[in-house]
Amino acid sequence: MSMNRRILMSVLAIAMTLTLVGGATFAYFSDTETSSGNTFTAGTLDLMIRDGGIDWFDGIGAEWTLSDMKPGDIVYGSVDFKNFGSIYADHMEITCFYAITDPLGPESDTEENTSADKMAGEMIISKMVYSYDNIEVDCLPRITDANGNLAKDLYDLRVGEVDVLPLPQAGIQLADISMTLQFNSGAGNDFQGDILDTTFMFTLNQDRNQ
Ligand SMILES: [Ca+2]
Ligand SMILES: [Ca+2]
Ligand SMILES: [Ca+2]
Ligand SMILES: [Ca+2]
Repeated sequence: MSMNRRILMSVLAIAMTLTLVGGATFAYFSDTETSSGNTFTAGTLDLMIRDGGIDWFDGIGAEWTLSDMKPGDIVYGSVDFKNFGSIYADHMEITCFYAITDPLGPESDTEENTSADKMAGEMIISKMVYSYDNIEVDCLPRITDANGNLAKDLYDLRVGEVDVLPLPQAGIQLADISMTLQFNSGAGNDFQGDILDTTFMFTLNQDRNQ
């Protein structure tokens, strides 16, 4: 065979092969199923509280109040907590904030414009016990004496919250706090007629790192 004829034969052979492959049609069966309705809904944490009644609320009014208080006066109160959300909270956190009203006068008030932090430092937390699952946690050792007055008080609670208070991790998440406050028996005339308006904050946290 001449070289040209040999090349022509090869080209024909390749062409025939391509024709055979290209001309062959195969059918494959298949069957597909789907998983539908995959929605992603965020869960909820919903803390509600109450102060001895049956009904739960998103926030309650005053639980600890002293009027016409004098040095040494005491008030006790307790609040229940329940998580009405759809997911478990890891822990509770308790802190407070406040504002002072120091009306002009009376003349027996030896300091006008007394600071809120100063008066909060005279509101001694003499007892603070957190309970859940019949376990009691004494919160006082967990409050730092930030103002150095050798007592745990509302100022200390404001600047250093009580954190990582455990909650039941099965069933209903219930807990409660009972707290006794005392107007420092050593508080002087600087506070006559002054009013400290305090709000306690109770926070449910989802994660250990919060
Ligand atoms: Ca709530
Ligand atoms: Ca005053
Ligand atoms: Ca203190
Ligand atoms: Ca004052």
